[in-house]
Amino acid sequence: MKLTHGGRPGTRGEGTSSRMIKRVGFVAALAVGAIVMTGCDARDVMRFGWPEGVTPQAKLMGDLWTWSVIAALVMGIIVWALIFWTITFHRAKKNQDDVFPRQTAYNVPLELTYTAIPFVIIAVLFYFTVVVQNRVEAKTDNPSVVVDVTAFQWNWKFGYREVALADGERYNGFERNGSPFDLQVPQYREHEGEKVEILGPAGGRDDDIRNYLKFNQVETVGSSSEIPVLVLPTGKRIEFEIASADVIHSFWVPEFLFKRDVLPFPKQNHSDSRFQIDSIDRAGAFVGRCAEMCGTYHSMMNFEVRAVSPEKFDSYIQYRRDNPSATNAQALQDICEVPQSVTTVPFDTRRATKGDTPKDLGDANNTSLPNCTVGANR
Ligand SMILES: [Cu+2]
Repeated sequence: MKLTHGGRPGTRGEGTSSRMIKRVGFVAALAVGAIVMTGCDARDVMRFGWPEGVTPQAKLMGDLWTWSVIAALVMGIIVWALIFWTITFHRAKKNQDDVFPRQTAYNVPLELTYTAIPFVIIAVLFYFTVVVQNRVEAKTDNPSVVVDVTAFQWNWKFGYREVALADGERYNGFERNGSPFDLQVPQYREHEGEKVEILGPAGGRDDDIRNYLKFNQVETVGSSSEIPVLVLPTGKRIEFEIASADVIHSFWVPEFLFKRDVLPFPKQNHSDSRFQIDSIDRAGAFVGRCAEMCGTYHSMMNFEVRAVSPEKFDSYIQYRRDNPSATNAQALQDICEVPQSVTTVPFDTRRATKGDTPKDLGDANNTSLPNCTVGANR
């Protein structure tokens, strides 16, 4: 082994510390270079991995996240600097390995300082979190659209309960409360010469108390062959009321930067099943997912929010009211929108494609069909 500085191996001294500083500088330059060379623009970088929000609430949450990460990075840099300063300049001196360094325990001003500073940091983070949270959870009385969301293993049902239309009409699409099980025909068996009902799911006992589930005249239901596309207007206040028909799911649209658990029996479970967004700020397709592990096909429980202009949206609702037997795809086609989801594909139950998803689904930022007039074929 070649010895530098003429010392013994592991000699600590000037040469080692300057070499270490150079090494740290090199690593830092590599990290900065890697970020620069990915070609992201500054705003992408400043979101620190979060998607770009499309609602005013999402933008607030995005800003909170950005500033929280910056605060954490500032703290991190201070801590890293202190660590490197200590291990570089405060190493045991040559031939003094057995000398105990100066002790600074029980320094009351110092201990008060490093108790107070974290408390201030937590207080500041808490303040801004509460401000944003209050804004995200705020609800007003007259949202333009109220959507009933029903999650079930393993898909989604969306129904339009209320829609404020451009002509001033407030469409009420509420149909009934009730259980999906009460559509079942009771079945009986013979027992000691008597007819005994075979009880349905959950022993047949909870049919009557599932009345928190809502059914609407216009509904979009997902299946193994079709991703449910929830059509919504841009620029309007929208309320979602979420409920589960079975286990706990979670409603998540990454570009809303928001998710909320979808519970069965929301009232009994003390869960706030309503939330609102001020608006969706641009047209386009945004993927939605279940974000709560809910069983075997949880990962396939996807949907799509399709934000369209208010004119197209009114036209869509009109078409679906006038054509109750038409599919959602036909209604989308009628308003000159790509008729199927462009952000995700249904799970292939036959596994014919071995899980490969087609690469080119369409353009999520432009879902309008070319050379098409809304409602032309009515
Ligand atoms: Cu789920």
